[in-house]
Amino acid sequence: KVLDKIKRPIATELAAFEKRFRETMRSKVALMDRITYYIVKRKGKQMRPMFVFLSAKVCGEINDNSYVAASLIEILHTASLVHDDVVDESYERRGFFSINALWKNKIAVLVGDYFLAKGLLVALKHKQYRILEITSSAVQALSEGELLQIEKARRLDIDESVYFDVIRQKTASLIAASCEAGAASTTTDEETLQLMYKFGEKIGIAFQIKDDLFDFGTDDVGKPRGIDIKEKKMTLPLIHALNQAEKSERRRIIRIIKKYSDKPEKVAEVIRFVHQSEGLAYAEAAMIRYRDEAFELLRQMPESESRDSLEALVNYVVERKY
Ligand code: 2DE
Ligand code: MG
Ligand code: MG
Ligand code: MG
Ligand code: MG
Repeated sequence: KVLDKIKRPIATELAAFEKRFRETMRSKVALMDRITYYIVKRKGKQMRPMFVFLSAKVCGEINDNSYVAASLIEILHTASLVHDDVVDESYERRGFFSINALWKNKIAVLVGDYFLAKGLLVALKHKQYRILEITSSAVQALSEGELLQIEKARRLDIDESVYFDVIRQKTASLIAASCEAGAASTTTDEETLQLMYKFGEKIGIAFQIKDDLFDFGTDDVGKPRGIDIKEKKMTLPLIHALNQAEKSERRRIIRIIKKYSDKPEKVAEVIRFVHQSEGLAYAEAAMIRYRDEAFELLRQMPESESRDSLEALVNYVVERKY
């Protein structure tokens, strides 16, 4: 319901986009086509296309290039999730089996590669070099962020600034690119493009903090929970909890993560430790701070129905239940 209201200024565009998106993804190879069909049928909340179109409309008139931007972003996002579930050894996505769960890693890797190439070709075909540059930079950041995350997980780093570096790269960069690429389809004003990038980056950080909070939750969000600790991912609630804990307690928890993160009952103990700390409230407060910084940036754009929607979408990011 909330999302329907947010979509109102771009409802026709989103519907047209969905149809085009499926067409773009077609493959002559039957297995590839079957898998892309599986993915398209289980599409997510389409938040990135929403960011693209709303950002486009806040900065000008939606046109063909806005569709190119939305397609490219959604394709790359999909590629990143398919690969992410391989990297994270995660078997559930959007409430269904992940691609690696159904078809194994080999195939998931190739499907992700195919999507990546498809996306780049869409932009090339329409000679949208600026959009291509914005999104390719984001993919570079995604991969670097993922690698940084692995490196930090190995050392069980509990430095907050490292956490923010990781999420800025692995998540915020693509949402920032969504906003900038949308804007780039309707304006060439560099100052506006930069502002929209920054705006998207703030939301992206809030978005990932929310995602990391879900991992400690008890609600069904369509993907496994407790998986971050299993993967030794040090997220903000845990980092804060550890930094606030007595030295001996910190040592004990870190030892559990280091040695027993494959044991569900041990993961549960770490989750309990976080729940008994200020960690969740602390992460929540940080998320709200980023949301407010995003609002502040957005208010530098002229008032419009689509700006209101974009603002509502930001609120949705921090209030969503899955
Ligand atoms: C979400 O993190 C971040 C995903 C970025 C993945 C990027 C990769 C580089 P999470 P969830 C793997 C490859 C990019 C390409 C091919 C475009 O917390 O909780 O793991 O949704 O997300 O699993
Ligand atoms: Mg993951
Ligand atoms: Mg991941
Ligand atoms: Mg996540
Ligand atoms: Mg997660």
